[in-house]
Amino acid sequence: MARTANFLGIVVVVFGLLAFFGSTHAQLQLNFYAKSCPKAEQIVLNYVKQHIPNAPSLAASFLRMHFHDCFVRGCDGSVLLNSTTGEKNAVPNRTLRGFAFIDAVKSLLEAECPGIISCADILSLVARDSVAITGGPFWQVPTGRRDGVITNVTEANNQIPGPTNNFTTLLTRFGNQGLDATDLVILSGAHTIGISHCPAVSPRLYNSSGPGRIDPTMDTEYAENLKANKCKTPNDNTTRLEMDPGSRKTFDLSYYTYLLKRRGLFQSDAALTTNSTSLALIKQLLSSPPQFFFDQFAKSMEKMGRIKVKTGTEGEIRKQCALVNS
Ligand code: HEM
Ligand SMILES: *[C@@H]1O[C@H](CO)[C@@H](O)[C@H](O)[C@H]1NC(C)=O
Ligand SMILES: *[C@@H]1O[C@H](CO)[C@@H](O)[C@H](O)[C@H]1NC(C)=O
Ligand SMILES: *[C@@H]1O[C@H](CO)[C@@H](O)[C@H](O)[C@H]1NC(C)=O
Ligand SMILES: *[C@@H]1O[C@H](CO)[C@@H](O)[C@H](O)[C@H]1NC(C)=O
Ligand SMILES: *[C@@H]1O[C@H](CO)[C@@H](O)[C@H](O)[C@H]1NC(C)=O
Ligand SMILES: *[C@@H]1O[C@H](CO)[C@@H](O)[C@H](O)[C@H]1NC(C)=O
Ligand SMILES: CC(=O)N[C@H]1CO[C@H](CO)[C@@H](O)[C@@H]1O
Repeated sequence: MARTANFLGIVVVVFGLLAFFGSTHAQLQLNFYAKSCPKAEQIVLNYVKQHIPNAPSLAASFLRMHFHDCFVRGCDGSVLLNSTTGEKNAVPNRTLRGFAFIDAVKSLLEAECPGIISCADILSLVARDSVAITGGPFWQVPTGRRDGVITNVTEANNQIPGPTNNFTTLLTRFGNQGLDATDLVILSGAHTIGISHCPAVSPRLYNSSGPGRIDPTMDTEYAENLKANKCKTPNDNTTRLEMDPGSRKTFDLSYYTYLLKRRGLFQSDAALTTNSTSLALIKQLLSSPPQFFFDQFAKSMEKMGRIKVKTGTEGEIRKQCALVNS
């Protein structure tokens, strides 16, 4: 017994030291591949410039995919793995699009420098570049992330915030990733672009506590309109709708304007107005030039992109983004 305990003690100490040195010595850095694959970031950008203009709606999907990746076991490309028990199967993942695009970028990079560029970095770069070239903010993407080997649908469901979460739950889920209330408000601003599907909002329209079973925190006229024109039945799971109606292709402040009009689409959007600190930040964003939002967004994205990253000798560099190396 004593011997086992000693052995376990040593294992714990050794792993603790490895984790300590791993985390202090290996860090993300700008242009990490400058020596090992100097053209890598340009290849990604060129591919994005060539293909995103034909499918600009993918920019939103990549931004969301990057977010989902980072919230489960860190930004380690785990969301990209094919596995029947993987993150791709999680409820919030079912509407992610663009996996083939990431695989195509990976193939180009493997042809240029085999086994060098991680899928986690590819996703981070593609998300940044596709948002930037469609008129959104630009943020720095230091690289050197390594790929994880585990993808777990249960973890994805528990850790990725959901559209029915209240402010406390959102703050907890962001807090678990080292992100704070400011990051929550700012990053939710990503809902200025992209689309959603009825299941994320239907409970507010059909199964809530207000008159007509509509969520009393939602503008009634807006809710009635959604029921008449978009989510016409409680179980519709295919109709798409905008989080930022009329401006879903433009990265702007109108998402926040809607929040103050009680027209945030999800309960999680509306929840941002229920906390006084968070509400004050929304008002500050709306009374500042758009550049303030862009700057804040860049800051929070850089923070998000560092969540629990694997560096140095942790993880692996996958050969294919959908598969763990054999
Ligand atoms: C605060 C907690 C959040 C919740 C509860 C949430 C929830 C959702 C839901 C339910 C959808 C619609 C999915 C669908 O029905 O197809 C969505 C879409 C989207 N989310 Fe979030 N989200 C959150 C934060 C974020 C963050 C931090 C980002 C990125 C920085 C983000 C980026 C997006 C984008 C870009 C879309 C549109 C995707 C597309 O067009 O394919 N979201 N989100
Ligand atoms: C991963 O799954 C997708 C969708 O099911 C499929 O198109 C793709 O070929 C798979 N990739 C690999 C490497 O198995
Ligand atoms: C996934 O994560 C959950 C919760 O942490 C854990 O209970 C479960 O065993 C994991 N599943 C797999 C296949 O590792
Ligand atoms: C928020 O949601 C959680 C989980 O559903 C619940 O336990 C909590 O009471 C809610 N908090 C508030 C302030 O409504
Ligand atoms: C509002 O959010 C702040 C974090 O910015 C938190 O410290 C505070 O407890 C929240 N207030 C309520 C009433 O939830
Ligand atoms: C409506 O809400 C109740 C309790 O909140 C839940 O049990 C039920 O499954 C919901 N029904 C639908 C159609 O969402
Ligand atoms: C939508 O609902 C249908 C019928 O209930 C179901 O067969 C299908 O798998 C659902 N689709 C999604 C994307 O959840
Ligand atoms: C893109 C992707 O892999 N989507 C999967 C999400 O989960 C559903 C349901 O389990 C799968 O059918 C999809 O293939």
